[in-house]
Amino acid sequence: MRNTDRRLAASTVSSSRPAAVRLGAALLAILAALLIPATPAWAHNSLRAAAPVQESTVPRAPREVVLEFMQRLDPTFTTIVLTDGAKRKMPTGDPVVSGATGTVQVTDALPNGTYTVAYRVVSTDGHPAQGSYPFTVADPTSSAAPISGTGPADAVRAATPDPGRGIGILIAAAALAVTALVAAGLWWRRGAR
Ligand SMILES: [Cu+2]
Repeated sequence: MRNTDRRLAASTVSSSRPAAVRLGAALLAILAALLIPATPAWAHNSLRAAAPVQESTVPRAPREVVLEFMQRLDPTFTTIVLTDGAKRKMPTGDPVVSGATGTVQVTDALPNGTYTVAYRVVSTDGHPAQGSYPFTVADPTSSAAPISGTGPADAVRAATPDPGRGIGILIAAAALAVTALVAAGLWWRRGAR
C-alpha cells in the first residue's frame, strides 16, 4: 500500500516537471553511457595491435609475429602459436616479452597460404587474455608450393568467435543497462524529492 502511494506521489510530482528537464536527464544518461565504455576498467587486457595485421594478406612471409596488448605481460605465461592452413604448428622461437608486447621469431620461411596466430597471455595484474586471428601470405615471387587456405584454418576461424566482436556486444549491452539504470535512478530521485 505504502509503495503504491509513493509511486502515485512520484508520478504526480514528475509529471509536473517541465519536459525539458526530463529530456536533459535522458540526454545526460545517454552521454554517460557513451563515455563509460571508452575506458572499461573491467576489460583488463586485450590485443591492441598485431603484425602481421589481423585478417591481412601480406606480400612477404613474416619473419616474426608481434602482438601488442593493452597491458604489460607476465613473460612466464605468454604463449604465441603459429599454425598453417592444415593446423600444423609452424616452428617459432620462444616468446620474447617487452612491456605489453610479445614477439616470436618465425624459424622457417612460410610458403604462401593462410596461417593462424593463436595467443594466450596473462597481464601483470594476473588476468588472462586469449584469442586467435588469421592472416595470409601471398608472395608473388614465392617458389614454395602454396598451401590451401580453404581447409581447416577457415573451419577453426568460423568455430572460434572473434573475441573482439564479443566484447563489442558486451559493451553495447553494458551501455544499454547503464542507460536504463541511470534513467531509472534519475526518475526515482526526482520523484522521491
Ligand atoms: Cu586485469
